[in-house]
Amino acid sequence: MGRRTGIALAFAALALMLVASACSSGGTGLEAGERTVYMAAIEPKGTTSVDKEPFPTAPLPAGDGYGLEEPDADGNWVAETYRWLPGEVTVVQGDRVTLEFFGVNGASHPATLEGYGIDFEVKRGQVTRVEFTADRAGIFRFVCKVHQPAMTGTLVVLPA
Ligand SMILES: [Cu+2]
Repeated sequence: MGRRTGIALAFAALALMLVASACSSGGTGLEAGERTVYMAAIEPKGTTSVDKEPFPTAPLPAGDGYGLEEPDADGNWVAETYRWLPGEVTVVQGDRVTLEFFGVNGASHPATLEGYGIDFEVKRGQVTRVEFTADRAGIFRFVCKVHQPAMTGTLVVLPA
């Protein structure tokens, strides 16, 4: 047997072993465990001036999730929005989850995690930990009650 053939056979055997071990575990292969996700309440802003871009006149959706600051004396204006960062969190059913929020922008974000019935508040400069067992699979929203519609995130709980 040539050296190349030997190496190729070794790789084929390794691949078979990997496939066999993946199949033997059954289910989705996702193991529940401890999961901590570090999150922030943020407010990205974009600034320009009326000599480059006209100030928008189209109405924005109701709520404080989107905002515009009208042109100042120099013609500078600002577009801004409130967000959860990250906006989507994925866990596995059965996970013991900690969402650790830090408030960067905005004084207060009173919020709720729908489907799990958890209310919480994120304040600027403070850490808020939301701890729960993800016992229900599905897609759930976490919603700031002030900055709508934009400050809405998604929790995906993958079935075990
Ligand atoms: Cu908010």
